[in-house]
Amino acid sequence: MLIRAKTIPINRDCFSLQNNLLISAILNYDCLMFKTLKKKDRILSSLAEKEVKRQKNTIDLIASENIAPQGVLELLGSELTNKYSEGYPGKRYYPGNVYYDQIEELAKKRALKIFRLSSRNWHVNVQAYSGAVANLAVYLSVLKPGETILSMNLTAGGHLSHGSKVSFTGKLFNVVHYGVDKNYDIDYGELEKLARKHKPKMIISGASAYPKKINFEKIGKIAKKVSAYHLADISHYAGLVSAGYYPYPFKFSDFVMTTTHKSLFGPRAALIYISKNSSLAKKEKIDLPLLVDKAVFPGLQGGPHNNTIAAIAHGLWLTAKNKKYYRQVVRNAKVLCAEMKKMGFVVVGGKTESHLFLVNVLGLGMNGFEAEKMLEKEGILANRNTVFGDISPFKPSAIRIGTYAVTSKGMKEKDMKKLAKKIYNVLVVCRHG
Ligand code: DSN
Repeated sequence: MLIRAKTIPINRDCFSLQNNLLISAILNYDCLMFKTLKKKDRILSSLAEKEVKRQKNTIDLIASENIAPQGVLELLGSELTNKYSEGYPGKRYYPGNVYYDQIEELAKKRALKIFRLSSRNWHVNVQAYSGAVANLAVYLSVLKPGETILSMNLTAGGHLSHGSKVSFTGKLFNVVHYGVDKNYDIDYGELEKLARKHKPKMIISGASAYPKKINFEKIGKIAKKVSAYHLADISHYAGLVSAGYYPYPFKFSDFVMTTTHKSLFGPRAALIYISKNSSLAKKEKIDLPLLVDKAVFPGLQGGPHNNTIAAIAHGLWLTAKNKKYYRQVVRNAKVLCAEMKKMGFVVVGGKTESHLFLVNVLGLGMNGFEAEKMLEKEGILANRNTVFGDISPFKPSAIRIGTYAVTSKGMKEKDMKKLAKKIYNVLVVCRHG
């Protein structure tokens, strides 16, 4: 599996990558400068400034990260953080929420709009502090402790909050995992067999390191056959779904969850969509929207972060206006993936159908952790990742590469070609000479 080093132009000056790293794209990124903080709390302002500089001067290929737009930063850092408003619009436990009510309603309206959903058929909760809490709220709305969840194996690309043993979701519930086949497609046959055997109360589709398109229809149908609820966690793909570049899960799901910071131009938070037409909920005579709202508050959280909810609303407005961005994200991922393949890198599953792909680096004589560190030294961030079957998350076989953040910095196909060469220089040329 040793990588070929033949026709690639060699740049042995591995330590000056930043000098020719697409500077125009990088500088095209505004930031807050901590003016007041600088005068009052120098130690902290200096650290914060260093972090912003680090972000500006780094090529961020971490598939779950993106760059919050200026309007989002303004809302997050505003007086909207000052107030308590436990409860939901029109039903708060504190006075003075007339504008928060309107902001939350606006966020909900925009959350439905980006997926072309009607409030007749879908309810949306915009208060969850993060994706992990949002998933837990969904589980607690319909599952009792000890009941069974069927979800994707973590090493195949699943997520900690989908019932990993180290997460409370894995301690509270009985969790069974499906994996991927030799082509790195979800093993839908195995999924169905496991569903029939274990009769889960919930099946989760969605992943944090799965490069291909997920067949939500197939998984939704399997869930129906075994009378399980279907939760689609589209945290990684939401923006692509809204713009039509990734399969649409809503027709086949009882719940859809997404974080807002990866692909929806938002702050760090989450949205939970709940179907009002779930046949299973009707059979069980339960009110899913009410149960999820209650699980979020007062079940798991206290007062909503209103500055964050306002920032979500703005991110969703940007999502609706920026369909071309998502086309570029997918194009960039495809070009970077294809270029790296041409250079001899081993792309897990052979391709990408989304914003991300995995590169198995074992053939280069290193593990994913070592590759991550080498790239970081050169100002390129791509995190280590397991490949299905890996034993240790600390020495996994791969690195994960995603294109949301670099696309937000204005990079295009030609930049991806340069980037592929730089990665090659760092991982192959400088290592093997
Ligand atoms: N940590 C995120 C990811 O990398 O996918 C998800 O929580």
